[in-house]
Amino acid sequence: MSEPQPIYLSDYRPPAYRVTHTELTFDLDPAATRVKARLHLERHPERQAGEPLELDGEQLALKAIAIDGQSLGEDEYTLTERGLRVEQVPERFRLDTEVEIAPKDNTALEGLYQSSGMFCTQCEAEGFRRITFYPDRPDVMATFSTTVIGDAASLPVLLSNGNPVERGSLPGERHFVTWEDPHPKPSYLFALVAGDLRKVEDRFTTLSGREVTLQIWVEEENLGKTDHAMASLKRAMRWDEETYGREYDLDLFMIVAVNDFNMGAMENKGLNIFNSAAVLTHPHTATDAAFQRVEGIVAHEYFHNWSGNRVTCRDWFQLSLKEGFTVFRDQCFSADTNSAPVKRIEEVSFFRTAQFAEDAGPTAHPVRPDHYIEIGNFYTLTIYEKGAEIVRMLRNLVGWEAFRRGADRYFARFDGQAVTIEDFVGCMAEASGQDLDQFLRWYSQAGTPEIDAHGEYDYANGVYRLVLRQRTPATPGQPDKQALHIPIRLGLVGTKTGRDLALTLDGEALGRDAVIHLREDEQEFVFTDVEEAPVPSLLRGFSAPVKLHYPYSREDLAFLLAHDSDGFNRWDAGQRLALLALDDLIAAHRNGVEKVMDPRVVEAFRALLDTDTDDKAVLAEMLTLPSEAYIAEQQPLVDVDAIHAARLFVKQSLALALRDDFLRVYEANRLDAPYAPEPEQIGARSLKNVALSYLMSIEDEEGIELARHQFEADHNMTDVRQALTLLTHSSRGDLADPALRAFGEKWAHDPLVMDQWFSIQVTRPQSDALDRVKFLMDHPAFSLTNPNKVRALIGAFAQNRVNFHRLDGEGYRLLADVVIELNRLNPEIAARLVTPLTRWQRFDEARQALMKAELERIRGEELSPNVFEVIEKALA
Ligand code: 0A1
Ligand code: ZN
Repeated sequence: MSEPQPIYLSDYRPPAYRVTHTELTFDLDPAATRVKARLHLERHPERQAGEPLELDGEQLALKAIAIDGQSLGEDEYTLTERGLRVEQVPERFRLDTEVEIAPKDNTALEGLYQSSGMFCTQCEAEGFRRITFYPDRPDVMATFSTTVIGDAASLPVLLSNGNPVERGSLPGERHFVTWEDPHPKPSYLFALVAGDLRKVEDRFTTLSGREVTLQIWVEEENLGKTDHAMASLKRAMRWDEETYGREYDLDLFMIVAVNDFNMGAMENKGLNIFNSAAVLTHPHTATDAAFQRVEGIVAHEYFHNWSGNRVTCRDWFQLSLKEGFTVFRDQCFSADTNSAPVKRIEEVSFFRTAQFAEDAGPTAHPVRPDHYIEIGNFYTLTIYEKGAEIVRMLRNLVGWEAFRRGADRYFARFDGQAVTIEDFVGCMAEASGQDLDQFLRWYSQAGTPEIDAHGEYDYANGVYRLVLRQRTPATPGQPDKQALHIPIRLGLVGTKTGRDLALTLDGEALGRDAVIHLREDEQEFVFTDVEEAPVPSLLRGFSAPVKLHYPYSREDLAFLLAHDSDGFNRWDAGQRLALLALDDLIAAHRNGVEKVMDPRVVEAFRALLDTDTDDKAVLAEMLTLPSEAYIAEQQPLVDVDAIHAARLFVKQSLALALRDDFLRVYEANRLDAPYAPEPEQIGARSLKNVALSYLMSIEDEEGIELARHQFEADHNMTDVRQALTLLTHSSRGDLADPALRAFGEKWAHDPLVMDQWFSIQVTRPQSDALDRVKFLMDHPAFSLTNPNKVRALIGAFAQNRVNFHRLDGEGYRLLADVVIELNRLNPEIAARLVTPLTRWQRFDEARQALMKAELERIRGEELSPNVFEVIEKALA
């Protein structure tokens, strides 16, 4: 086999032929599904006459082919591994093909496959080519008419995009339904579902009065788990009307839950397909976090109907055009429906841990990559989350009103088209009158910019000078970086009053909270009429996706933690303060010196525990120490054991010093009311459960009793899961084992709960975690062909820092073994799973060698393009 080759953005050309209308007929059979396609094609006006027709197609057995009704002889077309080529075709013509495919053998879960007996599809990004021969690229947009034929008894429900227009019986106990989708769409938005499904139905009336039927299709046993998704969908529909003026455009909107799915969900036109984990909830099976995730994903897929479907991407290099914008939209929706500050804290803490790591590793890439081997590898945190941060900066730069006008312009001008990131930013520039040329560099430059900030207060003149210096580290293929346009929201907090001081910059009064624009490598900002010495509060709300360094003293940080008017930065000051203390303790651990807890941190936490706040969720975040993964991000070289020991030491010291406060907070936040996934309850539960985690860190007898009781009371999954996690992660087998056993037996029938049971066990810090993984891989509820199971067991174990990074290399070996097996079964999942090994540069020499040896071992296999691309980058 030849090595997979990259494709380049600079090679983009419109397709030689475009499809105006697509007619499909599926005759479903697990081993031999027949797909007939009739494509109405015409030459693209920008391409010359006489060019050959090239169609994508993989793993298809061609049975028949005809142009304008005339069958083609074998010498009139060429078939390759990647597709079909017809040398001579008319300017406009009709192409008929018939192929055979085997959904039951499709373990990659791309194209048409089977999941728990049902048939379903996943076509983004390039799965449609495994269904039929087609110009499988997003800039070919056609209307679709789809007939699905299946066994009437086992497949009573036959779904596709758009509206059902005809149905009937066929000989041999089969039946059919024909669907028509009037909106032109690219092939990646095609969907088909067939199975023995039940539906929950509701209605929604759009602002202009269209009556929309909403359906959620699930397996019978999941009928009681759809309420939250349905309510979320209706909220999202209303929100998009009110916020962006976007209405739904068909009479029917369907969601289907499937158990085997590579990602969270998929925005197929009118027929969203969801990983069951991203749609099903019940107070007894799903945590608060899961409820919130479902709400966010339902909204995300719904919002794609405009940002992605009506206006789509010209090519896959533009993926962030739809994903960055849509993530930004779902983030704003969730902020509006929940606690906005806590939502932002959660987003940023995830972003700084995971996206920063990606941006600093061997697979770092720009938000708009300029080449790739396998697009499936580019559904990344950079494309999604950094893309969303860029859109957020845009919104902040131009202001909401201009942003909204820009969005209106974008949707109106490009409706029904496949466009580029410049088209989107161009609308924002036009609507605001701002020059966004330098800003566009955010899309082409990879790596996390670092800003060194330095401030000085001149008492005599009441002047505060802030010097900012930016640099973006080199990333693979991009040694030199240019200065970015970085918006920095800030305040100057007066040390006497604890209040934000009035800001005057270059004679202009900016209020007390303002945005300054860093565009050069280095810039000085001189604030005048500053009445008292300030502590600067910089990058409020995480106004740009950068690392900002300022030489804060611990006193400064304690001061900001107490006084900053920006809730986000108050939280961040606490994180920075904890990180400084952790630094000392990590060093002490390495040097074998006795660890001593910084009393300033204890006092800061004591004050937090005394705060009377409305937003308990924010307080819970403030009481949460930076994760081991985030601490690791801050270290030049990661010392897994020292980080673990230092963090545990801080946690235990706080628990010992503030035991009674934690107990009090626990008691004060117990709820008796029936479970509701609402902000107030969620906040109280988070706070209570954080308090419990401190008490359990010292295995306090009273804490243990509370955890046991919380587990047994079985009030809701949030509480049960936290209690089970704390019992399982304690050092006492007599606490862990009975609880795990009881839980495992109780929920053996529920795959989504069993996923949680797997993850809890394999993330325990005790040294038996690896043996548990091996043991659980043989558990009847585990399956290597189910991505949720792989993530819950193997993916979760790779997040278990002390045990995955064991010095005997057994953790790495186990991961590599699974990657090698999945490389054959499901390349997309295999390529994601290998990520932790690709970060080898961050560790000590011994671990580096072990990790690289496993990467080399993987490289020795016959690799899918997905795994090949990641391994090559990791070993480059
Ligand atoms: N567009 C989807 C994500 C997605 C991408 C690829 C998939 O198949 C492998 C599935 C889903 C979204 O943003 O939700
Ligand atoms: Zn998306």
